[in-house]
Amino acid sequence: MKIKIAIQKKGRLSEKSLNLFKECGIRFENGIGNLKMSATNFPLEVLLLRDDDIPQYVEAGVADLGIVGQNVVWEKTDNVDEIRRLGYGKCRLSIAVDKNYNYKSISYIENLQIATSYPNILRKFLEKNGAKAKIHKISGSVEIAPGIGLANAVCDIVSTGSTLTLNGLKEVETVLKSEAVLIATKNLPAEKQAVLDKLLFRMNAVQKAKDNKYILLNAPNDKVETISNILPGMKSPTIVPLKEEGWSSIHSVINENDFWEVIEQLKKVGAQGILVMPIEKMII
Ligand code: PRT
Ligand code: ZN
Repeated sequence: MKIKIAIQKKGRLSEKSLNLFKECGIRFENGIGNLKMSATNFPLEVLLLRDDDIPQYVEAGVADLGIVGQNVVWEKTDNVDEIRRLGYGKCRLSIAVDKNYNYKSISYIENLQIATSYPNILRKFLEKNGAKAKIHKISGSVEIAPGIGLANAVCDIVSTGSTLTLNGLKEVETVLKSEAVLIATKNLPAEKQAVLDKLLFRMNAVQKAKDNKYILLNAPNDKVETISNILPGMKSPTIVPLKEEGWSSIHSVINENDFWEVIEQLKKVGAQGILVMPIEKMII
């Protein structure tokens, strides 16, 4: 049973989404097609669409799965399953006002007329905060709205913040933090769920590998115990004797987040010749 996944045809998420399939070992027939691509070694068909359309296609079951920003999903529907965050396309949806506006707290929102392409998310945010404001729904170039007198605030996607600064605006409220997510039609049939599980297994292996590094080092035998306690590894470290009497080589896996701290500790207790290598896939 084939599974259909909708991804962005052209834009910020396209390349990274295709790369994710590649990292999962999935290959396609004739490179990138116009509308559809079929995988040659996995029961997968890819539909290439505008990101705004992806949530509805998945909701309707035209595509079983989709990859799209949470900001787009939450604006369009709450009738799909969010399966997994993908770690790319990170951004936030924020309210911004004129840089000279003396905005102090959420109660100041009553004075705003906010231009946005995200009226549904914004409305829910206002309700949740018991705040009222006028919403102007516009599509595209939201950041210029205050300059042309359409509104005195915007609610738009921000990444570095330079677009806001260029337009004389400053961020005052974060409405949502977003990244690309894998979404699925509700109640997928069992055969399709089985294919999804296979895909998720691969995605997990790729993600775990990115989060971890393989480490090798040399140590005098009397330090092996101390070093093993710093380096728990997947089960426990591998210890191999070196040709030089009284020395061992220790191999293990460390998490990217603990990386520098662990290296410092290892050096302190006498580890030498530390090598750190990327891991391509990690299955535990
Ligand atoms: O053609 P299609 O409709 O498919 O694409 P699109 O133009 O609507 O979307 P695209 O490709 O721009 O973005 C796709 C997704 O990437 C978005 O839905 C977000 O989830 C995510 N993303 C991450 C961003 C940004 N970063 C981003 N910086 N989407 C848009 N921006 C824009 C933002 O709208 C603003 O104009 O970049 C500007 C702000 O950037 P900074 O760095 O100046 O703050
Ligand atoms: Zn779009």
